[in-house]
This record gives sequence, C-alpha cells and structure tokens, in this order.
Amino acid sequence: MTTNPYLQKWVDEVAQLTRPDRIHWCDGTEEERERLTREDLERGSLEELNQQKLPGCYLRRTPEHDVARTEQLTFICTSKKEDAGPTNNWMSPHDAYEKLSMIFDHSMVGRTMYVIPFIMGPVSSPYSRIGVQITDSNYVVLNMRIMTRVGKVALDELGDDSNNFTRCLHGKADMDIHHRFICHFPEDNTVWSVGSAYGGNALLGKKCLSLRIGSYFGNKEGWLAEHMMIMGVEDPSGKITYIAGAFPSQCGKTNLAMLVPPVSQKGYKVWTVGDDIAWLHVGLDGRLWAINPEAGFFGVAPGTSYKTNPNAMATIQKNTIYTNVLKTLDNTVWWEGMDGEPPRSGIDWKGHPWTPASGEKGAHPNARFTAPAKQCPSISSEWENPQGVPISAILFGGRRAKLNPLVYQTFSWNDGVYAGATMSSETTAAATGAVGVVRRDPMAMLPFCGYNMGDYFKHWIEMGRRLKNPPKVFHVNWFRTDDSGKFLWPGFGENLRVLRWVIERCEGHGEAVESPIGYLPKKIDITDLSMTPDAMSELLKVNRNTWRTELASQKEFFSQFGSDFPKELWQEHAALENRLSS
Ligand code: GTP
Ligand code: SPV
Ligand code: MN
Repeated sequence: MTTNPYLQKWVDEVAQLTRPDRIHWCDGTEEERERLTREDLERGSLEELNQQKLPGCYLRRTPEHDVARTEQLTFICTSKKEDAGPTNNWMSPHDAYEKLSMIFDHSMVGRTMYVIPFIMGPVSSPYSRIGVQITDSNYVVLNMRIMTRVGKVALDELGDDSNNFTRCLHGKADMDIHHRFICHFPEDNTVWSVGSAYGGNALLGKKCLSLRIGSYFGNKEGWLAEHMMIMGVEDPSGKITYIAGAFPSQCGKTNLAMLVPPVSQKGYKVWTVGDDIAWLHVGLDGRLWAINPEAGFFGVAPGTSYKTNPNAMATIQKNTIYTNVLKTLDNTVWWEGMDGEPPRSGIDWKGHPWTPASGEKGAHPNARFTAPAKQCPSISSEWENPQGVPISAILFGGRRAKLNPLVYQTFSWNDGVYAGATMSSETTAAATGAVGVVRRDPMAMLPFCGYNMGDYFKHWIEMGRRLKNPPKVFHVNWFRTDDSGKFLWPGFGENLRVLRWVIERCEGHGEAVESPIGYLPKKIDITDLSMTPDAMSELLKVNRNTWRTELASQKEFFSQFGSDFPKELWQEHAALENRLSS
C-alpha cells in the first residue's frame, strides 16, 4: 500500500519481532470495517446490538483488569531521567525496548498484524501529525477508525519519502497485567504499548501520540498539546466565541463541549469542536488557535442521558462501539444515570445476569462509547478547519468539593498559568486506583505530559510572551458541594450561565469583584433556577483559611521540580500569599 521506505522498513522489523501470520494494511473502507466486525462477532469478542434501534452499534466487554488507563504502568523513556521529570514514571529507552521486545517476541503468531496509517488533525492542516499504529487487536482497529482519520488519506499525507510519523506499536500479547507496559520514546517519536486493549492504553493516537508525544514536540516546536475540550458559544446576535477547557478525566469536558442551552438562555447555541484534546498554536494575529486532532469521541457512558447530554445521546444512536455497558433484554444498552427507570434485568459489564436488586453496577463506572464526531448534532462547521479556531478563553477546572468557587477570572496570563499549574481534583474511575482522592493535576495533564512538567510550566509562560492577544484564563468548579455532600450548582446546560459571564469578561464588560484569588462574578444569572441566594454566595465563597492551607500544599508540589521550574510561578504564589494576608 505504500512505497515509503521508512514505513516499509519499520513494518518489516515489527513483523520480524512479533511473527504474525498475516499483515493487513488498513485502508479505512467500509468493507474493511464489516470484515473486522464479522470476525470479532464470530470470535465472540464483540456483540451485535439491536440493529433496528442502534444501527451499526456493537458491544464489547473487556477483561475486568483492563477497564481504564493504568498510570503506574505508563512510562516516559527519555535518555536522561530528569527529562521525564518528577511526576512521570521513567525507564531508560534501552531497558524499555529490551523488556518490551521480550514480550512482543512472537506475540502475534497465529494472529493478523494490522498496520493503521492515521492522521491526527484535519486533512491538510499544517498542524496535523501522522502516526502509524501496528496492532493485533480488531477492536483497536475498529476504534482507531472512528477516533482518527485512517488509511489512504494518511499515507497520501505522509508521502513517499517522509520519515516524519509516530511509530505506534501495540500488541495484546497474553493480556497479562504483569506484561503490560505503555512506553513512550519521545526522542524516537515512538510509542510501544503491550498487554492492554483499553482506550488510552491502546488507541495510541489519543493520549500517547496527541498528548505525551505531542506535548514533547510542542515544547520543542513552540505549540501546546493539551487535555482540553474546544467549544464555540454563539450569542443571540450570531457572534461565536471559542473557549478551550482543561478538566481532568471524567470531570466534564465532553458534557461542556456538547452543552445544550436551557430554555431560559434564549438565542444561545453551542458548537462542539472537540471534547478531549486540543493542539494550540500562536496565530499570525497573535491569538491562540486550536485544532481538535481527533475524529471521534471516546466518551464516558455513566451519567450520560437525554437530560444531561442530549447531543451525546443523539451522537451514539448509530455506528457506535459501546465498551463495558449493560446490555438490556432487547439488545440495547444501559448505564447508571441514563434516563428513566433502570431495566428490570440485563447482562452487566462483566457478562453476568443483572437486576437492579443485585447491588452491583450494571455498567463499569468507566464504561465508554466510541462514536464519530461528525454524527454530533452540535458539531461545529469549523471542526475540520485546517487553521483551527481562535480561542478567547481558557478554562481550568476540576472536582473540588470545598475549595474552588464556581468561577473566577485570573489576573493575567501568568496568574492563569499558575491557576492551571495548581489545579487539583478528586480522582475518578478513568484511571485504575482509588476514586475521590484529591490530587494535584496541573492543566489536567499530570498523566499525559511527555516531558518534565517543570519545563512544561516554563513553556506555558513562554507561550504567553508570544501571544499578543492571549486568551483570558478562568477557573471553574461545577462540583462544589453543600454540607450534606450535594452539588450546589445544577451544572450541565446551566453551565452556559457561567460561560456568559466568561464571554462578557473577554469582551471587557462583565462586572466583577476582586478577591485574593482573582475576579469573581458580581452576578451570575440564576433566572428560573431553584437556587437560593445563600447557595450562590456559598458557591462563590473564597475561604482565606482554606486557601492558606492550599498555598502550603502548592508549595510542596512546586518544590519537587527544583530548578526546573519557572520563577514566574513562584512570583504568582508569593503574590497570592500577600493578597490572602492583606
Ligand atoms: P474524559 O473522557 O475521561 O476525559 O471525561 P470528561 O472530562 O469528558 O468528562 P464527561 O463530560 O464525560 O463527564 C464525566 C462525568 O461527570 C459524567 O458522569 C457526567 O455526567 C458528569 N458531569 C459532567 N458535567 C457535569 C456538571 O456540570 N455537573 C455535574 N454534577 N456532573 C457533571
Ligand atoms: C481520559 O481518561 O482522559 C480519557 C479516556 O479521555 S482514555 O482514552 O482512556 O484516556
Ligand atoms: Mn480525557
């Protein structure tokens, strides 16, 4: 399928190592999808769902130990350990190649090795990047075909004599968690992942290329690869403001990107550009421009409903792969938080008979849907614009029950970088490990930064110097709770009320009150909301004592970077300390 000598040589080398029975070059055609699907249906690793109700939709159940990203098995393999920084797991490239080669050795005997050329980013965008993933998993191919632009279009873009593509090697091997490693070799523009077929571990265009490898190149080349959704908010006059938002995994990016304005917000529309990843470049106009490198959504199923996210529900009615959801008696799908009553019985994500009384979750808390972005009713007409969209505001946010107010605007770009660098959030089911524990997650990139995070902060500061018109930077928190643990803010569509203040601030007119941490809204429109003024003032409360404790914890976090840390963020830290004590 290609005459590119670099690509041919690499595919030969991998085949020598893994010894597949067959090699198949993915062309991205419909026949290919049908054949791969049929094979998986025959093997029982995919189940056909009700084709009247959910045409083109299939269900996959993964092994119980392979349901989320495994951060402890994810490594940045740079020649020097300090280049990976204190927040990443590190392995030397030599050790990693050796260790993983042993696992990959003959691991594809009896299997087909798929070669998937893919583009991250719109076709013929100067900001897009080419990857080629090798895998022995049909499921991974089927997902990659939705999440990226695959086949001939990618080979054409790569050309006959370019070596400029990310080599993404993936294999199931024996699927033993003790033989699972997700290793990144940014110096070689290479990813090797073995032993998992789940999402971010296995769809290597996503977190591995677009964030870990991407951020490494972004630092070298002067752009940013971020864990951000991108949305356009159209006001009643037709003016569209583009906003990018970084929230940790399972903290509301997809929902915000697909927001449906409530009836009280007449004349507003929201357009979805991306729901998980943004690549940001400095434009000739001195603004920050964003593309979405992905072509699909790998979204969280639980909590998704016609009430919370109707655009997502509409998107996933066809051509969707569901992973680890509950299957109902009529072969449709269900998960916790879906509309209406739970089904009276079904087959749970583990493949066992389930009833609401069984006391078990029907869907895994990190159950997901994979669906083409173009099926989304709110998809922006600009989502494949090769130049991207100009960003007016950046939102940082997370789940913090008590600390952060609903929204505040930072004082400057550097103060905004500080707000991003000090982000913290309660952990979720998107990664294995305890759920609900507060951890620092700078810019929602803690698990995804492909180099030393201290240098990453410096790079953010440097980007600000190059932006004549930088976006305004805000912090949001949809997850603040009252004393009984209930969310104070209705969230979802109602978040538009907060975005309206954000946009007013970008335009220079929204009214604000200054607080030690930043500008708070003088007023958020709560017409038609059953919210008490007390709840609103609780939502916007900045408790000086809690923030002083927070400062100490930030200091501890910053200190681990030693000299690899921008002095500007220490200055912002000191400035906040001063404002809190004055
Ligand atoms: P990843 O795909 O893991 O990166 O997640 P994400 O950041 O895209 O989060 P997503 O939008 O899928 O939301 C995660 C969970 O949070 C879902 O169960 C949502 O229903 C819930 N959620 C999203 N937005 C809100 C909100 O505004 N308020 C509340 N209370 N919950 C929300
Ligand atoms: C996340 O965990 O942030 C996700 C899902 O978007 S995964 O692709 O598994 O990383
Ligand atoms: Mn994500």
